[in-house]
Amino acid sequence: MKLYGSLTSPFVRRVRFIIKELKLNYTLVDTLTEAGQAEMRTKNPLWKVPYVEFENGMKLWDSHVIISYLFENFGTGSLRIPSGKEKWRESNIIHAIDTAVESAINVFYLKNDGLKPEDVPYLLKQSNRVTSILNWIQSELDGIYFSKEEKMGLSELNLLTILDWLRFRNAYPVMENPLWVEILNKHYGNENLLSTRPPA
Ligand SMILES: N[C@@H](CCC(=O)N[C@@H](CS)C(=O)NCC(=O)O)C(=O)O
Repeated sequence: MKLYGSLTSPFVRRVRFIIKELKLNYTLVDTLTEAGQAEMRTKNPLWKVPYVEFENGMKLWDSHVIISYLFENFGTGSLRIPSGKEKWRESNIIHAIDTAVESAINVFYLKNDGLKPEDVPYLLKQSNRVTSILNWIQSELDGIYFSKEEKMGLSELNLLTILDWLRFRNAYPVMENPLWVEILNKHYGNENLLSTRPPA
């Protein structure tokens, strides 16, 4: 498959992790390059990554959709897949993490463009939303996992990728919270997480 994305994006990292977990192959079109970004924009009207083209002609955008397609076609590897009530709980957790990362990315880029959250009420709200969500996430965790099974699932993967992105971009004081530090350190025992880290 051909994966359009960057090595820094937390959304793309989820897909890169799952591809590795399922022992599949891919070629990356790096959308941080001018040529890669231009090519992606001719193919994907959302202008967002990840975007994937499969050998069978299937073309998909959005990390959730791409991962669902991979699971349906290639299995779920060693991931924890919740069922029943836990499935809906995981769905809430994942949606909360997505909302936090989207808000944090907005704040990051708008700050880069010179805006200050204190001067723009909606930007301040976006910033405070990240804190609200991370506080709630903390209350949902049981140690470094969301489940007593103590096994990596999509909720843990998504949390890890956002924490690492926030740390990497200095977008949130992640390293000031011992729980986030513990999660980052302990999950790096997982080879596929280690090898998909954003570049230093
Ligand atoms: N819901 C999408 C979000 C994708 C997304 O926001 N990707 C970011 C990369 S970190 C992007 O391409 N942003 C480009 C932009 O906002 O212009 C997913 O899960 O894939």
